[in-house]
Amino acid sequence: MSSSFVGAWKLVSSEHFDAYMRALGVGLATRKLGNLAKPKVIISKKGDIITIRTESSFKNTEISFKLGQEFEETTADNRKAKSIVTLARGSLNQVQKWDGKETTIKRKLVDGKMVVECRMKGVVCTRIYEKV
Ligand code: A9M
Repeated sequence: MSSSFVGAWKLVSSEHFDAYMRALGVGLATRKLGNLAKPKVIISKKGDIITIRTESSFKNTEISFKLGQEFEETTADNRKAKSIVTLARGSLNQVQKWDGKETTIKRKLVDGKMVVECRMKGVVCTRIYEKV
């Protein structure tokens, strides 16, 4: 993984996140919180273990994984998913599978910003983070 991912990031813009959450099956009350949250994302790496911690006033989540190795995760909206993260052309690509469904979350670096693209059933949500 490019070490440039490592560090603390804050959300600066978000497009179609409500539609993305709806496609995931997230209910109205939780979507409201999701839309209000301005999460901080802290990415760290120890050996070959990558940790992505997402902090907000509503909820904190954390995943730790090795590239290419499946792991279990409980998402912010409480899905119990099996996830795998791979690296392709500098992009960290996560696939989450649960209940026969799947979504992808791609994180890449563009001009020093982290661009997070979430896809579910044709909905594309783009969230941009800047280094804190
Ligand atoms: C992202 O910016 C996008 C990750 C997509 C996660 C979708 C999970 C549904 C959110 C439900 C909201 C629950 C209310 C608590 C608010 C917590 C905010 C968390 C939002 C990410 C880059 C960060 O790694 N990922």
